[in-house]
Amino acid sequence: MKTVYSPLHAGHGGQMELVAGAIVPGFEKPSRAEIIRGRVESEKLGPILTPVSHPLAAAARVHRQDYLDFLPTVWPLWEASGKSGSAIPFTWPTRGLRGDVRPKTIDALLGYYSFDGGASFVKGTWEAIKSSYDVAMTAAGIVKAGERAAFALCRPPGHHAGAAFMGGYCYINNAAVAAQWFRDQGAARVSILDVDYHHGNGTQEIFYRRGDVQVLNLHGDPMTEYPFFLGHADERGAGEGEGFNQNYPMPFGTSWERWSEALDDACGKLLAYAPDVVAVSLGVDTFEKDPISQFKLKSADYPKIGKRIAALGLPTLFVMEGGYAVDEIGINAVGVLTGFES
Ligand code: 6XA
Ligand code: ZN
Repeated sequence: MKTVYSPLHAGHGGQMELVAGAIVPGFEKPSRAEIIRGRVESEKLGPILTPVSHPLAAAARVHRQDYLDFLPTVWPLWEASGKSGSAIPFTWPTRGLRGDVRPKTIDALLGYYSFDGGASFVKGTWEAIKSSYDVAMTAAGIVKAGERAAFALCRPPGHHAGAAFMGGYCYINNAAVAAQWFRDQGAARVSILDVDYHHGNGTQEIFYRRGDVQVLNLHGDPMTEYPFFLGHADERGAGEGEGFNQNYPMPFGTSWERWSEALDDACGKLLAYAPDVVAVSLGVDTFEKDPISQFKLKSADYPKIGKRIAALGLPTLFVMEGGYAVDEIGINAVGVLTGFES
């Protein structure tokens, strides 16, 4: 399996986030992607390719143009306003406030285009976001060209990003962009299977009223887990999308036995939908030692995930999302891919 990777991700480093009442270095850090790349090499998964630069037209198919135009301006506006450190929003247009009026200053715009303070900017953040998009698009092209599967080693991740908002370490929704691109290239139906520990609220928002992209999501129950405000089992899609969104919220402590039942059910629904191609939002923060998550999957479980996905018999694009136990992130992420290939 080919991997697509860009070193430009590393410019998005040293950013800060709010955890348990303190501003601390982000868990979503450059070493994550470097360790996965190292494991791709040592496991001889296949060649590692540099992405081809793509215009943002494919991103504009799922994101609002004003949001995409905003992202490259964040750091310049932040610096021009005399600030240093990480650009982090602190005010959001929630219930009772105006979300329909685009404000003018950088602090206000950061809040306008986000749902939390978890997607901060440093100097190299935009270049990293763009490279992550290029990685996803290049890997999607490899699958479209006829390869059974490809691995988009995206960083930053994407599944929390919606049409016009960032959050949860995510800016451009790489899996959603790729799914839409497959549709635009002629795929009749596309499925997105999100196995990250956190609900992919951005992906769900983007396709919620669509019957041509099925979204299946396995995650920590939002009653008690981030992102808290989406991801319940009764969210089944709306309008033409009715029945094409499926959530599998699970409690803290969930281990392979229960988690794999949800995966089997999701795979059954996926096969019934009969898509032309599958995009997997591949998070490995379901791991028992993940520092911010509460599931109990073991390293030996990840190849089984890959095997189960391979049994679908469909062209498959793996898109990297979360996973913060850096010591094992390479073993677990590449474990899924080698399991797929076995
Ligand atoms: C809240 C936790 C963000 C989780 C990001 C993630 N600061 N999403 O891994 O999949
Ligand atoms: Zn996650």
